[in-house]
Amino acid sequence: MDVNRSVLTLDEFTIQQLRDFPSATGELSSLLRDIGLAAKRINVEVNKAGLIDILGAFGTTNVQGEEVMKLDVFANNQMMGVLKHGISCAGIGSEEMDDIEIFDDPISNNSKYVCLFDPLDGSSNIDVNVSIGTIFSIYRRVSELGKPCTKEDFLQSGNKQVAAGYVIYGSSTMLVYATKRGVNGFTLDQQIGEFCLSHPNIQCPEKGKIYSVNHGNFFQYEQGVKEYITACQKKTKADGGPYTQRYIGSMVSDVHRNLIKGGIFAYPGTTDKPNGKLRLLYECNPFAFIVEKAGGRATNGKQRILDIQPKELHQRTPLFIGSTKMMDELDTYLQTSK
Ligand code: AHM
Ligand code: MG
Repeated sequence: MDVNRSVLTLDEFTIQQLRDFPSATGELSSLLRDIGLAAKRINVEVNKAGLIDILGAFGTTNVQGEEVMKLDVFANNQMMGVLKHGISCAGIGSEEMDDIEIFDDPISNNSKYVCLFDPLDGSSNIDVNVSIGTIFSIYRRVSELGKPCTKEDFLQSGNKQVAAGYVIYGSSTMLVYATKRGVNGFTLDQQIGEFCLSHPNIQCPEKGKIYSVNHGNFFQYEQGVKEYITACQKKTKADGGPYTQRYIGSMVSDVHRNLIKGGIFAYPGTTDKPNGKLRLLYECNPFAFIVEKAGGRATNGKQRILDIQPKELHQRTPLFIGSTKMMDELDTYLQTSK
């Protein structure tokens, strides 16, 4: 059988990139490999989700006598497990856990990085077979190497991220990650169980025709947001339209699509929830990093997401993210209606 050597696997790609940095220790590529492994395991379970009626519903006992775990708990355990047993991560923070988990063993205490993640974002969509995802964010520790990591390592602003990425469990499974060198996407070849480079050097188009927002909250949005959405609805060919509204309710899928095709995604604050729904550390910062590295922008309506100094692990923030020209237009509405 011919082997297509023009296709790079995730490991080959990260190792090749490393060669350009003779001082690099390989810890970051090992961490990305660990996340890739967890993603493959989560992928297997996500694909089985439709079979729960046959295999046993969550919380019940399966034929082996084991309790069937909720998928988001399973995903959290997989991410935690690979990072704990790997050699690159000193501790984790997860949307699923109240507090950080400090690994505190001799290898982890000497690891350079900490990782924050949302193990299964959009998990309310599992029952209806809609794409969901894992989101992750990697920081270099600020605490002293050789000792356990501290909360300070996790409460760094997003502009300190070393890498961030997501896995989308969709019609195909993809892992996309960004470093300061750019954004690259890998599609899982299910037959060989490898993520293969399929979307090199992803660039977010400067403008698009897609806007993604929960219209059900429209009357709870601030005036400028309402005016921008109304302007999107009124776009004609003459001013770059018509626009189309696409909102899956699964951030990974919504932002992934807009990243590739061009568009804007918003989860604004509402009168009920002034800070919106999305979490700064697990959802907004990683996507802001990825989209900026691909040439786009991300704000909370007032300031760049990546410049927000986090105060607590689970803090929420309004989010506007996407193609630069669309973000610029949004800004004109947010500023004039203040
Ligand atoms: P989750 O972390 O509980 O899964 O919630 C986050 C998800 C995002 O993926 C999505 O953008 C948003 O919730 C949708 O919320 P809504 O249904 O309020 O529009
Ligand atoms: Mg989430």
